[in-house]
Amino acid sequence: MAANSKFISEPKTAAPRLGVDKGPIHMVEAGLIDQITELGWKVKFDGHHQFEDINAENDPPIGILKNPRLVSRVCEAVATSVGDVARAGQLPITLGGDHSLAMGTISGTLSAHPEACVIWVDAHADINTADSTDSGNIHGMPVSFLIGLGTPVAEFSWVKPLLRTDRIVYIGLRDVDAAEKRILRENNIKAFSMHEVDKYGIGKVVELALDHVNPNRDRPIHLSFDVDALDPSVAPSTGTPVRGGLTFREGHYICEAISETGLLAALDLMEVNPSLADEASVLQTVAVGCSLVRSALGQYIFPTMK
Ligand code: NNH
Ligand code: MN
Ligand code: MN
Ligand code: MN
Repeated sequence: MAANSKFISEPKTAAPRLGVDKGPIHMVEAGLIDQITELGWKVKFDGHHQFEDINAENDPPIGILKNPRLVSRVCEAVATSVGDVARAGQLPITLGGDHSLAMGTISGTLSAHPEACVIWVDAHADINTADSTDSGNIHGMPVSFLIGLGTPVAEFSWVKPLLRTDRIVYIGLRDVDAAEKRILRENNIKAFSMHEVDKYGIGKVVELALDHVNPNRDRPIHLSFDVDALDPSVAPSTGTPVRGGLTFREGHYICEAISETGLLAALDLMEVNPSLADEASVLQTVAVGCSLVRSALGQYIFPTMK
């Protein structure tokens, strides 16, 4: 692999559950930057996005949406960083943190590469609207904002509805709200749930997913990977673990297959939350997170076979 330029964005984010903003710190401390450098990449690290002036007191819910101003402000800053990096022809990597950040990362990617497609790997569809959400957690909503579904929320008016419904595909779903199922169906959005992973195998699922969003294999790919897509036995340290998830290899296969296309234009690795488990589980989840990033950046199990 030729040395290339890339960039890690490590946003401080707005997790309603405390601690998810510490995930990136742990991954960096585990040596992720050296590991990527080792693979031949030139890494530029931009540290944290800090927004300490926004706190619980001055950020009351809008409707039932939690921490709306903090989430919006962080995501907007992330959109600018990711857009700048992508426009410079580099690969933005965003470690999270709360998956609401994808509102920022995907906005940034689409500002630089309007024709890009999104592969969303998650147990959840994250496509609730401000009208349909039961939890008020914005991390359950980023896709609807990016597409422009539901009643607009003024605080998020900077998010332009640039994502086409036929340019996103899901892999790994198994905990989708009833309202989200309706939204997916009504908008004809393609999803490969764990049922399809079982039925066809991960190799076929990734091929079908790429055929859907990237039939000619010529569009830049934004991979947004929520670590809760993996089975909790593989990645226990995350906010909303759901049993019956991707195996260690299935998760890595997705990253390897996308790396192989040579089209990866942006990567999110989200929802590693070190505050949610015992130390061994945290170490395991952080290690798996780093390992997924390495796979997406071209590390194969048998490099000599490449
Ligand atoms: N669908 C639920 C909600 O909207 C859960 C979303 N939780 C996630 N998504 N962790 O990845 O609140
Ligand atoms: Mn979250
Ligand atoms: Mn998610
Ligand atoms: Mn999830």
